[in-house]
Amino acid sequence: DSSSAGQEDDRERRGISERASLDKRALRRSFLDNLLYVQGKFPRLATKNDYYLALAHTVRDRLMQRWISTAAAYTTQCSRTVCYLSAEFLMGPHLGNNLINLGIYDVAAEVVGELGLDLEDLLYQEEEPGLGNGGLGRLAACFIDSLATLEVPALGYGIRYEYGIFHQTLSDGWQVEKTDKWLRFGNPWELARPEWAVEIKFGGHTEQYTDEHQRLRVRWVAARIVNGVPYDTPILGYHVNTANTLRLWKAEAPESFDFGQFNRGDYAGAVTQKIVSENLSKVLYPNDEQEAGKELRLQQQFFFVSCSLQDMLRILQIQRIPVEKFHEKFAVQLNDTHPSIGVAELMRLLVDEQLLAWDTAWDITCKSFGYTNHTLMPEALERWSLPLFQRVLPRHLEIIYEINARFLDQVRIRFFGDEARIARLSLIEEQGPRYVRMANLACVGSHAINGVADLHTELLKQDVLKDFYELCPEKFSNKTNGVTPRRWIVLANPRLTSLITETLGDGWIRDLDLLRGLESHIDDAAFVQRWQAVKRANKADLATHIERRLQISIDPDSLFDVQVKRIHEYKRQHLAALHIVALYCRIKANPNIEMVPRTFIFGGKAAPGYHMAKLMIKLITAIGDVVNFDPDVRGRLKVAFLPNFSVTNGQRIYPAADLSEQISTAGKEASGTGNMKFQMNGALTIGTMDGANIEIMEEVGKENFFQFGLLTPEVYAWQARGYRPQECYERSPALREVIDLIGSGYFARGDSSVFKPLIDVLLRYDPYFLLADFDSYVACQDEVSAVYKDKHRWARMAILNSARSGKFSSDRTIRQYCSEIWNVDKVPVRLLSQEDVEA
Ligand code: GL2
Repeated sequence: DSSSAGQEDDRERRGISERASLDKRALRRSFLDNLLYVQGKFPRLATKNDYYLALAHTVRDRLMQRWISTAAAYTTQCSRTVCYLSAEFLMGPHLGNNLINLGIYDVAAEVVGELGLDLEDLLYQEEEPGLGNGGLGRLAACFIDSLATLEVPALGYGIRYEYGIFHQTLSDGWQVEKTDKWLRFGNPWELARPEWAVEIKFGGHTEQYTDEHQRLRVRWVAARIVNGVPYDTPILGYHVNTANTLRLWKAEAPESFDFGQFNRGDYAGAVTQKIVSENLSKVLYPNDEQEAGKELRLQQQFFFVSCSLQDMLRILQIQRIPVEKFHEKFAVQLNDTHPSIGVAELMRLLVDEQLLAWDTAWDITCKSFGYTNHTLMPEALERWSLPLFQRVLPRHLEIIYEINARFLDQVRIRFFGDEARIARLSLIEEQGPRYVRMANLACVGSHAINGVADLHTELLKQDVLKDFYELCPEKFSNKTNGVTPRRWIVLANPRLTSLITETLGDGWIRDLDLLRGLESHIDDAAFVQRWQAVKRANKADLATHIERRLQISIDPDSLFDVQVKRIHEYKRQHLAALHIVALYCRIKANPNIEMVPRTFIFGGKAAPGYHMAKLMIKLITAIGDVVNFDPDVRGRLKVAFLPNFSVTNGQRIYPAADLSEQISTAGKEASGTGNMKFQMNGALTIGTMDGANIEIMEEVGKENFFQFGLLTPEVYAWQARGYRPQECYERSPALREVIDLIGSGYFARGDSSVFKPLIDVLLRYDPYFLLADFDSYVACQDEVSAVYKDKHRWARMAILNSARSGKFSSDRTIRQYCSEIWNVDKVPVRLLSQEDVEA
């Protein structure tokens, strides 16, 4: 009956609080012990970083049992495993996320609070591992979070870059890059596993020989060998025992000295070899969607892919699984073409080293790999010049020729006489200088090919990968991206998390579709008011942060209009800049004009060699330097460029946004994932019909989304017709005024040369259709301002945006990959006791 159920509840609750206090005492003990025994400090001498490390070790200790239990479960059950191969993992700081996933965030806050410390302060001590450029690397991080939370056996494989993405500072409004020394103070989250190091070959030549069965075989005689040493980081799921592994490879020289050289007296020459080897995992290439064709980059790709495939073969051996069953044990996903050399390397390992027949090996290879394409931008399609490729990977070139010959034989039969098609499908580009085409290799060697949003997948099929689609339509599918709500809501936005959990319970954290439950509270005035209070408090926090960083005052009641992402012409940060100038012109023409006060917040890095992107940053900061201090503006416009956008900074920014800028030219942004982080945190989107924006609008409804701009087919039509941006300029007086003001040097102390390259490109070519979309964008922004004046209406729209963001949880994405591409099931992990472990 109900009264005994009540008592039960009560006992249960008391039980929990007793356990919590026990946990709390144990946590405090272990925290202070780690300060003493790991950091070697007593409290009076300890720095904030000592306290951070002590807490990190305390959490790590609690992860270990789960990690060991997970490894034991997978090993004994020989579970089918996802291997996610990615040149980038943009993880963000681990401590806060691990506290949340372990369910001890609040207890930890109390423990450190009682010692006079602030948990958030300690969390900010962690140098984030910035081992990625942007969306693609962050997606890999969200995916391994979801895999662990869904209890799916998975390994993330990548490179342990010693220097991650550069640290961005601004000097006179221009980007300046500083090296990212993230390992400087040590990394408590990784364990080196030198016992599992592997050897990686480079260069040299190949030789034919006959084996003992008189079969003709090939051996690769390398010029150089580098050791790959794995560093493992546990990836804990949310409130589960599963702790999967992120395995990142560090390059080391096989011998620290070349003793031959050393003995001859060439000390420097002996050490050189070591330096050359270790250069391999030294630095992340900071180009986002820009292929540079650098030899070291190809070496990095081959290095981590060969390490990882050899590691998989080692795992097969431990579990006594025959190599012929490689594809039954592993589903290997290629995160873009960066790891696509894996197709040729697995063939080499199976044919040359495991001595399998070519056809058997090819069957295993195709069944193992899946390929995700992440971009339509032609400049991102990886190609390697043939001489370079031959120099670094001579055996792989032979293998690629063989794959190509067999592949094109089939194509010739299917498409009799269609030589143009054969040339397009070939793994080798033959017109002009010859190249190896990595996307073609990935397509041929994979059983599944996917895009990352509906529109993107359609465009792949119609355009970039059209020939492959016509050849094998059954390989293609869409997997719309998602992001993890654990980091992007629970960790980043504790106020919103409390409000939602008090309203709906906490089930939404594992099942984001439950956020739909918020819709029924939309007419509850008290709820709406609390919602507004949460956003207001988050905005006040960010305002304080900006004021401290940039010494400009920010009004938390102004509309926070935010664009954070890599700086790229196709993402059109300069379109947002034109809009700011348009508003500024209105004020200058009529200083008393009524205007909704806005704070424009920008963040993002430009590739160091991408001059136009760097000029876009300068344009934004230069506009800010005028607008922020012009007395006529009276604080109605503020422009803040927050330097060094990163996961850490994103966590402060998304929760404080009112308006999410997703304004790429239609047909250019494969998906976008920042758009989803904003939506979850209750920002409204102003966006083009590009990437996943389209699906966001489908979910929230047209009436809760600010859409503008050309559609993809319109962009194509304008292109075909011959687009003349000059005509847009002449037709629109507002646009003309803006362009002329920037062109005059008004934002550059009268120096008209500074922004000339940018203005010239817009007026002559405008490859991303800014001028074509300008009027539509400004009109849409006026609509945004009008709606914002009605605070209640805005809040309702924001609530509906969050409530309808369930689709964009990476849990949904990963479930689809698991069932439609990888064919893997979850393997729940039983926590082993101390005795189990020792037995
Ligand atoms: C990207 C796309 O540009 C972006 O739209 C997408 O969301 C992510 C993840 O799929 O991938 N492709 C790419 O090369 N980078 C991306 O961010 N760097």
